[in-house]
Amino acid sequence: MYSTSLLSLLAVPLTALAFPTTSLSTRQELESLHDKYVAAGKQYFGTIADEALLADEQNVGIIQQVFGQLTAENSMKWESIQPTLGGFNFAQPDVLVDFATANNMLIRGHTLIWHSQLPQYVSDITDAAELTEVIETHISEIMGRYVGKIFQWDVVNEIFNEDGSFRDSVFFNVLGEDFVRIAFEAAKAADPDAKLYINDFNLDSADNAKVQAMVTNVNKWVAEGVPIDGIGSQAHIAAGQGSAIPDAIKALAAADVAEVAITELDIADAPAEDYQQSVDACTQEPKCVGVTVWGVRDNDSWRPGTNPLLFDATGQPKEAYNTLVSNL
Ligand code: 9MR
Repeated sequence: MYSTSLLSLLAVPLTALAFPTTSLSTRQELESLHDKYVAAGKQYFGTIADEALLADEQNVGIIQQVFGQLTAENSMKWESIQPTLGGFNFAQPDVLVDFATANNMLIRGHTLIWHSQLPQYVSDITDAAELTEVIETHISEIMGRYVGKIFQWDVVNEIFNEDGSFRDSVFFNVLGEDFVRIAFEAAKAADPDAKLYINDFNLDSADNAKVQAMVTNVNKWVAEGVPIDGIGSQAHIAAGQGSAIPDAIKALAAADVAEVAITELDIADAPAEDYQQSVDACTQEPKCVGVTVWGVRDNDSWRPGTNPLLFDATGQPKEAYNTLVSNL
């Protein structure tokens, strides 16, 4: 991923030693999807983690060999990171940031403004000025702590309904769509160099109303000066949907943004063809900077029983992984 000199190896911070290490003789040798994707001109191929997954020796071994970017699965969500007003809990996200930094991995921050996993004290706010201040403080505290360390942030997540209208949330209900401007401006002020994303699911077919709404609204906000850098397509899909992803990514990339990314890819039953088509969608789109899969091993997936990931419950690589390795 990065040029590795002896010097840089010696410079690995001591925090790296706090994580489980697997002796090279006992662990399986895996090819790096990240290295291959960088060689293909992209920025990263990544996955998710958090403290528990980073205490799992097998999982860590796979992450270190295969991936070059980490997204915090849950530890940066509002209910985890600011469970009470002004009571910030950085212990868990620090674990992820320290691990990724020690391992030369890029970090996506996920997610600042989301209707879900939101403490009641936020949902209870009815005053626009108060909510604005709470949003601005949330964003400046979190992004400020990790300034320069997190290269992309999901600033707003899942703000549209399937028909393209705005989702009901305390943010929309109290501030109207202005909450988007407020959030992005706060993010820009907190870390001017981070790439700021609007992220959503069901952006998996160019025909979806949500895709049209995303492009139309993002173009309008960008024209108004809202500092949006990228659109993230989560891509939690079913078998057979992979063939529609290239056109969907192209449609999103046609918006007035500098970049797009596939941010949470997982596919029920993990058909190799659908994985290949989904990754190809990013490979072929010049604005697409990278792909993140939403988990490493099937048993750690948020979609239990659907086996949607690249590694099985025992940590063995599946056909989809082998296919990507061969074709990237
Ligand atoms: O994978 C996450 C799971 O562990 C959590 O219980 C769930 C609720 O916070 O969120 C899952 O991740 C979601 C992501 O943050 C946003 N897009 C949908 C993902 C899957 O639900």
